Amino acid sequence: MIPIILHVDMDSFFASIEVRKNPALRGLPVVVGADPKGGTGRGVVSTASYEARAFGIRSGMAISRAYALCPQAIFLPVDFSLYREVSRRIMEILISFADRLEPVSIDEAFLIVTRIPTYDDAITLARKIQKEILEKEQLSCSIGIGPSRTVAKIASDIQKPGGLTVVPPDQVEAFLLPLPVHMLPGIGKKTDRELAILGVRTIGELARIDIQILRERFGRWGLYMDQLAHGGDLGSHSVEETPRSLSREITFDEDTRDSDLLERTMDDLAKDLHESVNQEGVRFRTVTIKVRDEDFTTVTRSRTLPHPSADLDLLCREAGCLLREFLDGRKIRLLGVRVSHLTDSAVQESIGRYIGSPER
Ligand code: TTP
Ligand code: MG
Repeated sequence: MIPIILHVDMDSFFASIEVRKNPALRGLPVVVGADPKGGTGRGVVSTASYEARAFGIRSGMAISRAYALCPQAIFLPVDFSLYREVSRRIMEILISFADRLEPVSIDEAFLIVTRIPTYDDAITLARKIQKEILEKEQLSCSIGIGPSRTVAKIASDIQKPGGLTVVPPDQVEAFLLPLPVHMLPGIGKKTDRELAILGVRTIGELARIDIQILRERFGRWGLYMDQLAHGGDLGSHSVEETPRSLSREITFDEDTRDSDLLERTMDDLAKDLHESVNQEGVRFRTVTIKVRDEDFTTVTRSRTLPHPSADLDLLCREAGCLLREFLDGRKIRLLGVRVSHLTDSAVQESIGRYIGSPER
């Protein structure tokens, strides 16, 4: 029996948790991220409530730009430990509904269900999930249902917030082909631009282009895109669920050459990044630090390990060594740390952590 896949993604996750904490914020534009300091603050937007998005505010945008777009918005700092705790409780709710749970990030997961025979049953299940998350956590989510992870994930995104979008197997083509290519998981701005040069803007155009052209231009990634465009999945260990890298960075309020502060900050970033490494259930082989100085010169330094690792001490040590090699008294504006060459060998561990029992 072909499994039916549900993709659950929380709506404006961090912002919704903040609104739940302080209900007076309901209906207001809320931005979670750095302090905008009246428009002179640095750092980026983590997420924004849908009311704030109406002003054009988006994740990843400079906080100063968000302030310029909507100075009256409520700007709040990021409270990761709270969001992680809520995430854990939501994953526990989800697993009670699934044959198998595949957490993807802090606010999304795939549910693989083989017990239910029809898409109508899946719709009933999705409504139950939305109701239970709303009742137990007072938070809303959007759900996509389809025959593959790719389709389910795109479907969950298409009618946010509070959406439920169902794409049965016989409607996959009609659903996917008109959509812009950037809706496919993994296609970011760079690939989007390169595809546009080839005249490919929609998933339909991607599905029709000669696969040799994709292979020449993008290598293995081209072959993968071709499969995605045809609604395909590469299975639970596919590239789409293994991020290519994970990173954290921070912009200092004031440029600094204080080496203690720089080293402490790098250690904090590495610890925070390690939480994501655990959450994603991945191991890394390469650790890269990023340093931007007061002149905006950005330098990265990497070290590749002989074996994949998920070790916190190792990550902190490598990041610290790379930083110390770099420090030469110049003033620093931004520090970052990234892990890449990720493998998903720990996926099962991560599921185990969420559900407390082996995969069924
Ligand atoms: P998303 O699910 O991408 O965004 P969202 O839940 O805020 O909004 P949507 O309703 O569109 O799903 O990401 C989940 C959380 O991850 C988000 O609340 C904040 C965090 N995040 C960042 O910190 N930086 C980012 O650039 C993105 C995209 C998300
Ligand atoms: Mg979300």
